[in-house]
Amino acid sequence: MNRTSAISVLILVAVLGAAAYILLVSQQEAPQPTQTPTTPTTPTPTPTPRTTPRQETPVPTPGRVIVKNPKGSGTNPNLTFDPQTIRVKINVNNTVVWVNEDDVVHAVVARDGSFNYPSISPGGSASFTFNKAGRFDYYCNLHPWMTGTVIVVS
Ligand SMILES: [Cu+2]
Repeated sequence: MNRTSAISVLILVAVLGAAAYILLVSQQEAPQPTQTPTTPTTPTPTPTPRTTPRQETPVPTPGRVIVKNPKGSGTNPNLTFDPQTIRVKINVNNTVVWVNEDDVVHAVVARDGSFNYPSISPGGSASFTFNKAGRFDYYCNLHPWMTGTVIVVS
């Protein structure tokens, strides 16, 4: 190999190297695949989890219904238990409280004998819890014009 051909080989190698370098660089500079424009992700509002646990339906505690003996009912035949007829529901409001607002003794007597409070003092009271459905008529045996009814539903 003479000197000229050696130089030619060197030049050839240099040219090839340069070509290879350019090829590599151009490939690296190849345009990146365009990114599809991502729409800015609006954060979807995550529903706040209900932290309150589902509540059990509370067992109804027996409520009370007040029936009054109005003042003067011991002497005035136009006065009686107030309200005269009540409707109660078992396990809801099935305790009836008779409150004597009069200034004389009164009584609360069931006609079927279910309950009998023969002497409720002035300012006093008597209560009875109904656990059986039905109609319960009662009266005051001291003042027979005083009558009342409790209707009990289950
Ligand atoms: Cu009475």
